[in-house]
Amino acid sequence: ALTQTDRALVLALWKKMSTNVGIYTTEALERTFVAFPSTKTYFAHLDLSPGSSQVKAHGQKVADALTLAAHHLDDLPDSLSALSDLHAHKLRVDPANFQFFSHCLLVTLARHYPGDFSPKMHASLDKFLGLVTSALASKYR
Ligand code: ZNH
Repeated sequence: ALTQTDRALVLALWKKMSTNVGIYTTEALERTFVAFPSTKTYFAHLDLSPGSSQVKAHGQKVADALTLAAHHLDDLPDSLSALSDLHAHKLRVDPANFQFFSHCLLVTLARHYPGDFSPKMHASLDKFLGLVTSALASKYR
């Protein structure tokens, strides 16, 4: 579970990102498609070229879900329950992909916020994304 320090660090970075969460999430998606090309198979119906407005729109949706999660740290499985259903039963995304994306989001945030990205921040964000991932994967059983 997240400690008070973890929560404070995650929320502080979210506050700092302000309206840029969508921009960085989109960048993280683009990075995921390059670093882990198999992830692209889920988005064959979208234009995945750099700067694609479709990827941007999708990035904003993922960003909004992450922002919701950051503000529901005590009830993540409930808050993400519908999204978990969607990924498990409709989209059929292999949960391994959540880890690829989480990794790429960490790298993206580290590049944009080098001064904030202490080892403690790294650990707290990693825990947060790990909890989001397990909440998203919870309906797969
Ligand atoms: Zn996902 C979709 C979130 C990851 C795949 N997603 C989606 C959405 C959201 C999300 C919010 C929208 C929904 C609606 O519309 O309703 N995701 C999310 C999150 C995460 C994710 C939060 C993490 C953290 N996904 C993911 C991955 C993948 C995916 C990793 C693969 C690789 N998704 C997906 C798809 C879709 C989605 C395919 C659909 C898209 C379209 O548009 O079609």
